[in-house]
Order: sequence, then structure tokens, then C-alpha cells
Amino acid sequence: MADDPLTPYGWDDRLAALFELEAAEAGEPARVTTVHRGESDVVTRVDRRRVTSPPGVGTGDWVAVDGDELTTVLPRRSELTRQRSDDADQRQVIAANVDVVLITVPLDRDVNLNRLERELVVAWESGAVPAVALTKADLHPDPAAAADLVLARDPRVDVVITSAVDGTGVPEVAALLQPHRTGVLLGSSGAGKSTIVNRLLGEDVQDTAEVRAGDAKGRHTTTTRDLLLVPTGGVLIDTPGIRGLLLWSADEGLSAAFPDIEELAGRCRFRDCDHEPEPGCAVRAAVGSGELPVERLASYQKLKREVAWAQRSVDPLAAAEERRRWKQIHKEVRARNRP
Ligand SMILES: Nc1nc2c(ncn2[C@@H]2O[C@H](COP(=O)(O)OP(=O)(O)OP(=O)(O)O)[C@@H](O)[C@H]2O)c(=O)[nH]1
Ligand SMILES: [Mg+2]
Ligand SMILES: [Zn+2]
Repeated sequence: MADDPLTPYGWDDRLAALFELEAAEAGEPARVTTVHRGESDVVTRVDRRRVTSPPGVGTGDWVAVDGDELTTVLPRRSELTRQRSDDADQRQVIAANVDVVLITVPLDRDVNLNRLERELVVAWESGAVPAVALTKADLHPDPAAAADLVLARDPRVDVVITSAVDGTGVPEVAALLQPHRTGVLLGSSGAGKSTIVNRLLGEDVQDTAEVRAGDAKGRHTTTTRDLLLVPTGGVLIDTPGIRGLLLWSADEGLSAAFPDIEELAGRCRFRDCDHEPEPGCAVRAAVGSGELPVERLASYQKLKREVAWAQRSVDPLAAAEERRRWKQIHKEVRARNRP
């Protein structure tokens, strides 16, 4: 395993066993580094190549490839998804098999706590662990105070203060990916995601562009999700800045991001309490006593409505059809490979 060329990409004994079980006859193991329309770039033990691939494949997927064809996608350990902006019934895989979601929060503008909260929900929901990189610390008078703001929202996350100008925080980010972990960058356009990647790689592999002078808005420079090998260990997936972060069925993520409110809700008189002003609501009582900031309850309620909406728009038939299609692909591949 130690000298397997895929080890730096995260290949391990668990994956080897999974591959044996799911895809031994379907080709050779590979990891998806970029997804294009109908095609994917993969890295195998012997080369990098472009293969034809079915829809639903995500950057970071472990797959089997047979020649120039992606035949099987291994079950994912974690997946970061969002609702597609162009089609409410479809979810889009931002990254698969991720260990750490690195949320970038730029300090060249006011910290957008609303956005951060959503990103934390999506990150917890993925099955990976979130961390926050405060970027452009050189442009902020008091980065430590900004870190406290983040920690007040979620005391469980690692917060790293970074600056690409002097390299502050870069070793700490590198450490999050060691020895062979997978990270994905999340954050608005212009937050400095690709700049962090270039710093970690030690060369300008990813394009970057200055933010607009007036409102510090990014230019959507990165357009694909690219999995890149970090020399100090691990891989990092650079992503395009997401405009409005749309949520999918983030139920789990919601309780993970708001453990305080979920805990309080357990003490409401009615189990289905919606925490609107009504008797016996422990959440409202906590707001009343100042224990729970009213803004925090407001963003919880807002996210909860969004989650409910997203769940209603899930089409179970479409999901079943997708599963059936994959089964068929697996079956065909097995039949083809039988002697
Ligand atoms: N002063 C300063 N500028 C930075 C820092 N990090 C990034 N920038 C600048 O911020 C701008 C945007 O950085 P990018 O890395 O392109 O941002 P991005 O998040 O990849 O943006 P998209 O690809 O559009 O999603 C560039 O002009 C960078 O040089 C930093 O630590 N300090
Ligand atoms: Mg970028
Ligand atoms: Zn209540």
C-alpha cells in the first residue's frame, strides 16, 4: 500500500477492500480529478486520462475505469452537495469522499455570518468535518476578533487565520490535509480559494483574479472543480465560488449546526413545536431570557424552511430511476467481463 501510486490521492486498505467488493471486474481503480460534460479526468496507478462518464459522477469519486470508459463509481464515504440553481429537483455533487470542508471567509469585507451558517450546515451534512479559513487577514485590523465571531457561531470548528501575502496560516491549512486527507474549498467568488491552493502547491497552478474595487465581489475565475495533489500531503479540491448556497435535505446538518436550539427544542411542551410565540416553548423562553440571540433563532428558522422546501422538491421517482440505471450499468459491466 505504501508504494501504491494512488496512496497520495487517499487510496487505503479500506478502499482496496471496497474496490474488491464492488468493482474488481469493472476495471482498474482511479480517482476523478475533474468532471466535464459526459467526460471525466481521472488519475490511475499508471497515468492520467480523460474517460467517458455517466452523469452524477463528482470530483473526488473513486471509480473503476476500463480503457477510456468509467464503468463503476464506488460508494461514497462523504459527499458535499448543493441544490442545482438551474433545476430545483436535481442535486449537484460539489465533491465526493472528502475529509475536511475548508470554508473560506474573506476579511476584506464584513464577515457574512448568514452565509457562513449555511456553509457550516452544508459542510456538516456532507459527512466531512468543517474548518474555517479566514483569508486576507492582512486587510483586516483585528483578525482574532473575526475568529471569535466564527467560534461564537460554532465552537467546534478549527479556525485558521490566513494571508497569502506573507503566508500566514498556510502550514496550518496544510496540516489539515496530512497525511493523505482530502479537503474541499468552499466560499464565495473572490474569497481567495485558488490563492490558497497556489500557496499550498508552491506554484501558480490555478488562475486567480482581483475582486471588483467597489463591492469586493469576485469574478468567478474558477469554473471547474479540480482535485489537486498537495506536496506536503493530501489533496485539495478547488471549486468555483457559489452564488447563493442552496441547500438540499440538510436535516442532519441543521441539527449539527444548531445543537443549542435542538437541545432547547427537546424541552418545548409540544414535540412538534415550531417555536413561534406559543406557551411552553423553551426556545422562545431562551430568547426571552437572553440566553439565545434572537438572530440565531431567525437564521435557524430560515434554514429550516429552506430544508423543508428542498425536501418537498425531491422527486422519489427520479431518485429510484437513478439507482436503477446504476444497477444496470454495473450488471452490464459484470456480464461483459465474465469469461
Ligand atoms: N491582500 C490579499 N489578497 C488576497 C489574499 N488571498 C487572495 N487575495 C486576492 O483576492 C483575489 C481573489 O482571489 P482568488 O484566489 O482568485 O479567489 P477565489 O476564491 O478562487 O475566486 P473564484 O475562483 O472566483 O471563486 C485575488 O486578487 C487574490 O490575489 C490575501 O491573503 N491577501
Ligand atoms: Mg478560484
Ligand atoms: Zn418551541
